[in-house]
Amino acid sequence: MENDELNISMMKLVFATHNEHKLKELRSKLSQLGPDRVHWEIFSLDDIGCTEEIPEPHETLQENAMAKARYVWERYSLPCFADDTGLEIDALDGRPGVYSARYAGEGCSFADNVLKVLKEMKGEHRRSARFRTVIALILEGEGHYFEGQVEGSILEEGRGDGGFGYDPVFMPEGYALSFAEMPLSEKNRISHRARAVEQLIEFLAMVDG
Ligand code: ITT
Repeated sequence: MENDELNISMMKLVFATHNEHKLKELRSKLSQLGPDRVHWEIFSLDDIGCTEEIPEPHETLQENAMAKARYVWERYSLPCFADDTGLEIDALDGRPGVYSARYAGEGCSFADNVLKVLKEMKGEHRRSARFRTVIALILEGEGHYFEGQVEGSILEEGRGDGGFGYDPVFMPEGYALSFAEMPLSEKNRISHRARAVEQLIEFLAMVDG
């Protein structure tokens, strides 16, 4: 889509992700926040015709998030942001961390990753972990970062069929449900991504006036 084909009544922002679950969570979070706080229209990579895999070659969430946002900014000149997320398990020295997407190997599924984590955590008493999201935003060529995290623990086996990724094995602190057992609206109140998105929206409201 060309810039001038975009409707100009609202500011446009591209979410540089190929992960449809992230996009769904973001849209749901924005509607939870309501139109008073959200004056931005979100475009997906499909909406702008970007189908290529975007490389994530770095060893930190910050650098990978910025690499994804920069990729879109450099090719499409549209304001955009990207999220890089990792599950950090204390007993595994922070793994899978920045390698969360391909923890069980190139081309692996969410289920493969979950199985690998369950196997590595078998018999382990120390179950503490956290999800951490870094959002990198490029607005008028300038980079900005926002971060969110949620503490919790790794279950002994997967529970629930909602959510995505490691959600079936992650139980946030203070809850008796895994992320995959909660309605999305609840995950979106407390999650790593929701917290990072709240900061992003606060920042955008500030620059928006
Ligand atoms: P994009 O890079 O296109 O955004 P991705 O799936 O590759 O999509 P990441 O590089 O951030 O995203 O990879 C993080 C992986 O961590 C992701 O593939 C999931 O397996 C997992 N993950 C991310 N957010 C999660 C969440 O909210 N709940 C459970 N698992 C999550």
